[in-house]
Formats: sequence, C-alpha cells, structure tokens
Amino acid sequence: MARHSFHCIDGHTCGNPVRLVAGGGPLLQGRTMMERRAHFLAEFDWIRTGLMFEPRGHDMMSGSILYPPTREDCDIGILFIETSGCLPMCGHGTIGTVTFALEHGLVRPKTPGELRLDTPAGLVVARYRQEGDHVEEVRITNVPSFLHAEALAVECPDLGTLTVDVAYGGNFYAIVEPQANYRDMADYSAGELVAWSPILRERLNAAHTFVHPENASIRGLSHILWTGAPTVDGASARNAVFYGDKAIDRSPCGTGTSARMAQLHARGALRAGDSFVHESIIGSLFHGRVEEEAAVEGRPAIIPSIGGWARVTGYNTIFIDDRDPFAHGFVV
Ligand code: PYC
Repeated sequence: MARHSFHCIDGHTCGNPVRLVAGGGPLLQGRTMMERRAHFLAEFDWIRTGLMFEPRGHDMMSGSILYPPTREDCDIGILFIETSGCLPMCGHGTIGTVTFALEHGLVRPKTPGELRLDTPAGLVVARYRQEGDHVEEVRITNVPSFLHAEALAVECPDLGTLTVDVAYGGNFYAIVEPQANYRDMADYSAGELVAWSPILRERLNAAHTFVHPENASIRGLSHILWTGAPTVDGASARNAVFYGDKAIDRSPCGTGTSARMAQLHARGALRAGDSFVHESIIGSLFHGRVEEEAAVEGRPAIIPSIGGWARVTGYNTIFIDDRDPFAHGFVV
C-alpha cells in the first residue's frame, strides 16, 4: 500500500491548463529526452493517467515534469504529460512550464532572458520577459516545422469528403481549411468537432504513414486543426485543435501554429520574417513568426517562433493512493 504525493504548480497558458509537477516525478533513464520518455511510458505511465485524467484532471489536462538536460547546450529537460500521452513537443505546455519554473526558482538560466530546453522533439529555445517576480511573456523558438503531405482525402461523418494537408510542428497535424464541404469552425459546435476529429485521425492514420524523416520515434497523426476566419482584432486566423480523446485546445496551440505556418510558408503565403497571429477557440492569441527558412531531410522547412503568456492559478499537492480504485484515472 502506498500513497504517492505530487507537488504541482497549476496554471494555464492562454486558457489551456498546464500542471507542472515540481516534486514527485520519477527518476528516468535514457541518453536523450526521447529515450527517457520511452522509459516513462513503459514504467510510469500511471503517473500521467493519474494526474491528467478524472478525478484529478479532465479532458484538456496537460502538464510537464522537469529533468536535468541530456544535452550540454541546454538548461533543463522537459517531459510533456497529456491526456493524449507524452507529446514529443507541446507549445502551450512549454510557455507555461518556463513561466512557472522561472517564477518559482526551479531553474537557473545560464544566460539571463533565455532558457534552452531539451524536449523529446529536440532543442527549443525560450526567451522571456520578466518584471519583478513575474514572467510576462515567453517566446519559444520551436523545432524545424514542415509540410508533410498535401491534399489527402478523408471521409468525415455529416460533412462528406474533406481534403487536408498534414504538417509537422512538433506533432503531426491534419489541417482542415475552407472547401466545398467545410467553411469555418464557427459553423460547428465544439461537440461536433470533438465527435468528428478522432474519426478523421483514425482514417488518416489507417490510410497513410506519418513518420518524422529524421526521428522515427515521432510517428502518427495526433492532432486535427480546424481553421476559421479571425474574430479578434490583430489575429491572422482562428483555429480549434483537437487532441487526445475529447480535447479542444483552449490556447491557440503552439505546435499547431508552427505546423500551420509551415504549411502557409510552403504555399508561398508566409516568408522569413513574417508574422502570423493565431486566435484560439476562446479568443486568446499566440504571436507566431517565421524566424528562418530551413530544411528537414531535403524538404523545405521553417524555424517558427511562438509568443504567449501563462499564469499560475494555484498549488496542488495531489495524492495517488493505491487503495483508490480510480488511482490511475478514468475516461468516461
Ligand atoms: O500548444 O503545442 C501545443 C499543444 C499541443 C496540444 C495541446 N497544446
């Protein structure tokens, strides 16, 4: 019989939850954060399900655990824990984690104003603006992002045939843009998007292979990005990103924004230096920018950056008690 305690800093990035496990995370083995992620999934996934799913979490819950870096050029390693699993990279999670960790002295950057992050997807650099004890803004320079596939046809319940591009921005995204059978996310309820998205994801994964050309551990289409016209001053576009089993990101989604910018860049609609302001389903904004052009295994790519903010909502010491029949969470 055991009661495991996890000391968490809870908060959100532009509306989407971030639960930073500041104490109680397991020791992990591995020469890279991707190997440590595999160790965590093999032996400690009950921590993720216990902290993310009901009754301690909810459909949108998302978080992280900090580790010493596996790379010499980094300040800290991050493992992402989500209802969907352990994502290779999570943009809103990174902005929240960096904010909470700095505000609580959990990490000491070698260079003030910059934190170099060892994530399973690769190096991510966070630059931040701090005023007193508070981090006001974080801009993450994400992993190289690229358009992976164009014009894939997929049958969607109620809507009919949809054509989607798939782009990578730290995770693989199917991007649903205006077309004969779809106009704008504003035409549908969140419930409809949540009902259709896992079906699209399953059908696309069954018909195609999505593997990162430089890292075969990153595989599978995990997210669906529904596009829409902006409704907030200054926004370039709106989006609703589906992830996990039932989640719509409340933030504008960092890896989704990176994938979208890569797609628009491949089409000639964005160039190096251009900005792209992405609006979420609740009207919060991420400020994206194409930092530079790049290549991934010979295909055109971009280095995107995403600016956003996060706020702490409280401290939460969470128990996972072996006597509890729902110790490891449940899904309804
Ligand atoms: O911000 O990258 C992101 C993200 C992924 C899933 C939820 N948010």
